[in-house]
Amino acid sequence: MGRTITSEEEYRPRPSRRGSRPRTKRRPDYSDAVRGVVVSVDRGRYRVIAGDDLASASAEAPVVTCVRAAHLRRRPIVPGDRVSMTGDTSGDDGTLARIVTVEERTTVLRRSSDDTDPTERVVVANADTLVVVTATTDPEPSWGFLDRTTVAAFDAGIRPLIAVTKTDLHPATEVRDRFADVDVEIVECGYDAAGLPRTDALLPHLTDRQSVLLGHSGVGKSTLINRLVPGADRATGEVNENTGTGRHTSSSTWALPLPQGGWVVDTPGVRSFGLAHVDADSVVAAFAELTPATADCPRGCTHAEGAVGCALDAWVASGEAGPSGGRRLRSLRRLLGNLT
Ligand SMILES: Nc1nc2c(ncn2[C@@H]2O[C@H](COP(=O)(O)OP(=O)(O)O)[C@@H](O)[C@H]2O)c(=O)[nH]1
Ligand SMILES: [Mg+2]
Ligand SMILES: [Zn+2]
Repeated sequence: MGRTITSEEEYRPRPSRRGSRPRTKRRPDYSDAVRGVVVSVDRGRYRVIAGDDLASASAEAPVVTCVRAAHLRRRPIVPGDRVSMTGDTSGDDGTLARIVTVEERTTVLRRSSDDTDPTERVVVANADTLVVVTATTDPEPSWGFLDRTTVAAFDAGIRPLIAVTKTDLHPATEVRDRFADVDVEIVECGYDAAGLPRTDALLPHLTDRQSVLLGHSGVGKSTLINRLVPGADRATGEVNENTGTGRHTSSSTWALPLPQGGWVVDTPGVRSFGLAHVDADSVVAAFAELTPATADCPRGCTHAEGAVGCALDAWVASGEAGPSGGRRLRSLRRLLGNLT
């Protein structure tokens, strides 16, 4: 279940003071506008692929460089956003189009700078799958990061998935053990004998979906994308994520169409993933069979382990949450433990 988008995210026209504008002012007509999907954002320039969605965009579809119309200047526009553009949408060198509308989003993945600073950044729009990428070693898994990104996914109504890389160097046992209690699928993507990342377990989860890859720098996101999307040409290896120096597209978020259908978003290494914006009830909402019971919780219940009067314990004990209720409640509480 998706969370409704809060006010500061959504563009709202300034309330016009009564009588301050002539009533005859005509609204612009965007019926000729070309629809597209934002694939990257870089200092006020948006790259947009024309088409209703990336999956149906042909390999030759032009990437149109856009600015946004003045009336959208407070509106965050991020990769995955569905927009419409006017002006020169040929994508030819030196041309510039203008984004004039942004469609309502189905999901919004966001992070706070840290847990005490609720300044939010929208990472990607309209994703339905979050692939948290972790290496078994080099770099070592960051357990806090895995937990927190999983919580953010549930909060946003996005299905989380953990992709484990570098299993050729070290087994995935510890990652599996750590997540044995949490309802998150784990797939292994280490190099095969030919030195290429294995994508057979991952691909079925991405096909016809809109996925975003998140993970620390160096875990192998771009390596995976290059394997999944022939010609993606994402820079891998020694890229300085701080200064953005290094090779071309490495420092920016980029959405790419998958040949099998769907699209996948590569992100630069994200070090912190604050959860100041997440509220417990929206995480609970991802556990549909447990949600009805919370109606009997005291107001403001955190639903955490030992929360006084929390109705979830009795609900699970009654069997109404189903045979896996106990395991699901442990999973939920482990995630909620990240919010305190
Ligand atoms: N042995 C091994 N090396 C990998 C694997 N995946 C990625 N690498 C290497 O790890 C380094 C970082 O990969 P990169 O894709 O740039 O990571 P990103 O920062 O997450 O995009 C590169 O040198 C890759 O060749 C893997 O599964 N096994
Ligand atoms: Mg990368
Ligand atoms: Zn409760």
